[in-house]
Amino acid sequence: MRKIEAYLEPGSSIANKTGEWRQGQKPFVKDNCRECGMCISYCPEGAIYTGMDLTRMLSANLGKLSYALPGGKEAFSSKPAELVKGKPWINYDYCKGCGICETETAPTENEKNRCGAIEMVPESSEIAQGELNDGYKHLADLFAPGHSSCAGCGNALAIRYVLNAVAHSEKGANAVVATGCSEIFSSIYPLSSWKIPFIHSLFQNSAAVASGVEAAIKMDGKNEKVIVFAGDGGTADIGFQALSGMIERGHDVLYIMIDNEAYMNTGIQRSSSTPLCAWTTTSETGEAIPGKLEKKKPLLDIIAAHGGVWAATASLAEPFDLMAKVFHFYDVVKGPGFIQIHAPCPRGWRFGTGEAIKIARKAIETGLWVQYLVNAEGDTSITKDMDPSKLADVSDYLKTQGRFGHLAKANPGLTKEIGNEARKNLEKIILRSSNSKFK
Ligand SMILES: Cc1ncc(C[n+]2csc(CCOP(=O)(O)OP(=O)(O)O)c2C)c(N)n1
Ligand code: SF4
Ligand code: SF4
Repeated sequence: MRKIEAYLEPGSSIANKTGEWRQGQKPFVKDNCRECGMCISYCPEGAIYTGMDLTRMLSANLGKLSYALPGGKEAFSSKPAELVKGKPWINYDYCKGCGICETETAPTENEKNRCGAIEMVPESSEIAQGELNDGYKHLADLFAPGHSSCAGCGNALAIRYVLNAVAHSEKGANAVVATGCSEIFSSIYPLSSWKIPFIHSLFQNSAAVASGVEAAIKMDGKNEKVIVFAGDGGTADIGFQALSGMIERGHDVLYIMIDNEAYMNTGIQRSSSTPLCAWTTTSETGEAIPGKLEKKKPLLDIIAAHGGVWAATASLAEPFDLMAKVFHFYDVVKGPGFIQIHAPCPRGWRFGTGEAIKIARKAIETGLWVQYLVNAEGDTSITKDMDPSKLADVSDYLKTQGRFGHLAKANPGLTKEIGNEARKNLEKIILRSSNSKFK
């Protein structure tokens, strides 16, 4: 029999210790910890372990969503929702010291109710290693730590959220992952972070590969489904025709576009999903050119225009909304589903490693990222209702990232134009949404 050379052991990345570059001395303030469990959801590495299970947290938080997913709540509520409580453990073999957990738990002017329990990662583990690794074995988390993303990577966090929602389903999952950062950092030979069957596809054909896998699953009569993970280059540009064909043929596949707004894996080149005026290595900034000259492609609406597809945007700043959409499109909906996740990239957007979620939140507050959903019949619902007359100033978002640094210095007019465009786009989506209060 032919030896399969490219087989990677599921979850074997756990053998890869990625915490050596960690910096920082301040302790975890255990007395401040309220056992809410949110810090485990923020870590892109899966390095924080509490014994709580994100999927259970999802069931417990579903009622807080401001919109209804038909069939979704019932499906969730059929699952047990008890949470195992416990103070978090940080596994320093995997913690890269990005600081996201600290940023997201530290009280701010607006959110004084945060715990402040994680000040910064301590130097040494507080728990015996053997015990921790046993804990990991039981984790429902289907994305193992030990992957090699940059510290604070939004892509890694997006994958963790998606797989945590999928872990809630009784359907087996198969991943088709297009070439790009997500595939590179999660499957460095001979290790794999994926605890589900995983196929690495080409940059341009992930939707075609997924269509074939779905057909094989149907032939075998298995209770399984396929999920594609691809970047914005692999989705909005080079993989677009395969994706369009997959939707038009009505394949039962969930397609996840991880939108970090450029071709990051090959060195930050612009894509059609890069926003107006952003610096990339192929949309330079200078006296003549203010970064990318073209607007971000309205991909969600282009996908929804196919008809017969559930399509939604999602954000790292809204983990339960994201996981609810994933679970719904995966477990309840039959036919194609498409989710475009806004995934800030510290390396390519030029910001500090602890800031990804904060920046994703600012994008929503300024109207630059709109949270909405279009169902298979073409009906739109807004999933985070925002008042267009009360949006935060777009410069609150732009100034957080070096890729827009040139705008503050040389082009205040362009900043205004970006703000106007964001407001008009939100107003358009609100107008067609059945559930917005701001029509
Ligand atoms: C046909 C083809 N062209 C170019 C490449 C080189 N390439 C590999 S990954 C990549 C960029 C991927 O960008 P994106 O899909 O946005 O994902 P990201 O890395 O940003 O997550 C490119 C250009 C390739 N693998 N195949
Ligand atoms: S510093 Fe970053 S990698 Fe370390 S535990 Fe916190 S979120 Fe995870
Ligand atoms: S370049 Fe960006 S998307 Fe790629 S691994 Fe680094 S932080 Fe993540």
